[in-house]
Amino acid sequence: MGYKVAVIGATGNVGREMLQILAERDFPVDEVAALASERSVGREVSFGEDQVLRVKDLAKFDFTGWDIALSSPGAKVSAQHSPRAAAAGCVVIDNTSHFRMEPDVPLVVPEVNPQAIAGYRKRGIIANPNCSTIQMVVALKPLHELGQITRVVVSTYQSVSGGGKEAMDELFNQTRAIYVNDEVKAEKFPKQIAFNLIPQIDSFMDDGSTKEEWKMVVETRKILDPDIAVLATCVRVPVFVSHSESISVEFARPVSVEEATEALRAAPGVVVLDTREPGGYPTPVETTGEDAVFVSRIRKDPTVKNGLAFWCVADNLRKGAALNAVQIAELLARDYLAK
Ligand code: 11C
Repeated sequence: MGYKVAVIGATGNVGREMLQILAERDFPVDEVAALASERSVGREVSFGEDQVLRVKDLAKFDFTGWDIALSSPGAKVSAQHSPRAAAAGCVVIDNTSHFRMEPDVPLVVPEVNPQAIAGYRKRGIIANPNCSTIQMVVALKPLHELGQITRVVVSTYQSVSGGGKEAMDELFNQTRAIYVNDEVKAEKFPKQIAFNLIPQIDSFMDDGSTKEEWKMVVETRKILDPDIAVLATCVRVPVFVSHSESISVEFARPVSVEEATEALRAAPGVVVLDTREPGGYPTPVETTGEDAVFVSRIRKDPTVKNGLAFWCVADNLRKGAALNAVQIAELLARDYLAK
């Protein structure tokens, strides 16, 4: 016997990936519903290689009798419909920023804090972290166990797919416009993204940081350790899929490059590819479509007492969003909702 699973936001970048990954990983489903806003009703979305689902209206959908919802619409839509689904007894794994920092909603990365899933009982909602946080904490976890991380400084190089399909179209259209000497229109992004980069993701906060940077700080503390200090600079780059991060960590104890490399190699969800020769490191293009968090360029940071620096790349739509949500669903089904 399997589960009745609803995917909310099924026509978006992450929703389509959720359907793909559920099928790929043979998640035990009895029935799958693809839900979206009224304007997408009737559209068809793929479920795995050979099934097609017709999109239903989220606003009219009755979640009674449904076991799990994987939700990735906008934060406002989630704010309205995730509690409605949870109230009907359907456990929601919510990919938006809306519930993440609420104290009675667990924020989960299965390789890092799977035990937190148990907290779903309070609200019936589990939050999926922001993509740039997920890949970072997967890599930080084994290092924290090794030498107790006290401080992290991270700069991100985030692909346009994090901004949705329209953002991907904007990069494509601007690139084309530049080649054919046409007008370059910036609508989704605050400046031209083609052949450029933008040191702003999401809106500005009062202290001069952006909301994306704030998410990396507070989410890392909630998932990994509230005592870790984090400074983040988040940058949008003209890459379609996969986020990259330059990460510097400071430890309470000395940690050698060899020890760190060994711990990262043994860590679940991490692949170390670090040959210290031209091209001996992963780039976004090569990690797109992959499940792992890729780590390379591991080296000492000689500017602090116990410091290491490394490069980290992952597919933001898979491990950064849909895959992480499906992995949570797998643990939820195995450990809490066994049929
Ligand atoms: C981006 N990280 O790359 C964002 C997308 O809080 O789930 C995901 C936003 C979020 O634009």
